Amino acid sequence: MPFEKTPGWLDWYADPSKPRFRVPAGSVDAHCHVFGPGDEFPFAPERKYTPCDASKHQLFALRDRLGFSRNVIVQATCHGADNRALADACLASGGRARGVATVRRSITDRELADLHAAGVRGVRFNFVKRLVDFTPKDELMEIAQRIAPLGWHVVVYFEAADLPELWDFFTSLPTTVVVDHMGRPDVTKPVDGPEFELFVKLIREHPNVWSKVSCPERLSVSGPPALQGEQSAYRDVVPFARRIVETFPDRVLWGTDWPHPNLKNHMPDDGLLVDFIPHIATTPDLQRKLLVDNPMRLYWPEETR
Ligand code: 0GY
Repeated sequence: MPFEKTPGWLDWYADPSKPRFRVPAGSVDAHCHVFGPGDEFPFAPERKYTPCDASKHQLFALRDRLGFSRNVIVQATCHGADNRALADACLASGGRARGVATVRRSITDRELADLHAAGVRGVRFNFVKRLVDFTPKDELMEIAQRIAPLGWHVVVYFEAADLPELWDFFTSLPTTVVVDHMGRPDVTKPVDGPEFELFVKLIREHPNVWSKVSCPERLSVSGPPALQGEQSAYRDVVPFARRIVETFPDRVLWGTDWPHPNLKNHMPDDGLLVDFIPHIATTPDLQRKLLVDNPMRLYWPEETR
């Protein structure tokens, strides 16, 4: 039986435009996913949504079309803690993809070593309630302590309103901590208001905390370019992302988020998402750090020594 997509599910953009912004040589798309294909890598029984298929071949074709060299593939919640599709994609990439897995405390040392050999360099802890069931923090801390000696890091996904409650946990993690999508700020609030200031404080006071400045299409209220013209696409997200890039240029990452799970209103043209980059990283130096130096240091450190 093929998987039935969640009603209203938007498929990824089949024919993305060629970006006008040329990314620097060696750029890394540091946040993207693979979904299945479901008949080869079945979706997890505990999933909260059933996506369309989005295979490794389709991801690698997008990488090439957009001018990127490498991918960091993040385990999507629809695959639960079954990392086979992720590991398969990393192994098939010829060293051009690394991964961020989801694991439970029951994982064995041997399974962790196998994930490492496939290219996994981090685990993701997800606190977005619509996506996952609750996992106790002591289990997450135990996992963090087990992956730290492998040189892996922790990626955290949460919504801005939950940061105060999660602060103590995040700041006690023993690894580098990478925050997905700037901690999902409410971009209708001021960029220098208390909510975003708390997020900036987290990065300022904790040198092990990094941020992805990804997902304008997910965070924006003003929306896509269709009505306003390309120059002002997702314009309400620009001050937030630009502030993080300019304040912490050595601890930021960027990714497409392809194939864009759970978008309700529009599916972005990935080429236009790339054209958004120079609005948030406005100089060649910032662009090189964001797209090449930082992801290489975190995911391919052996090539940067
Ligand atoms: C993202 C965002 C989302 C979903 C997931 O793993 C996932 O299911 O990450 C979301 O729905 O906000 O980063 O892809």
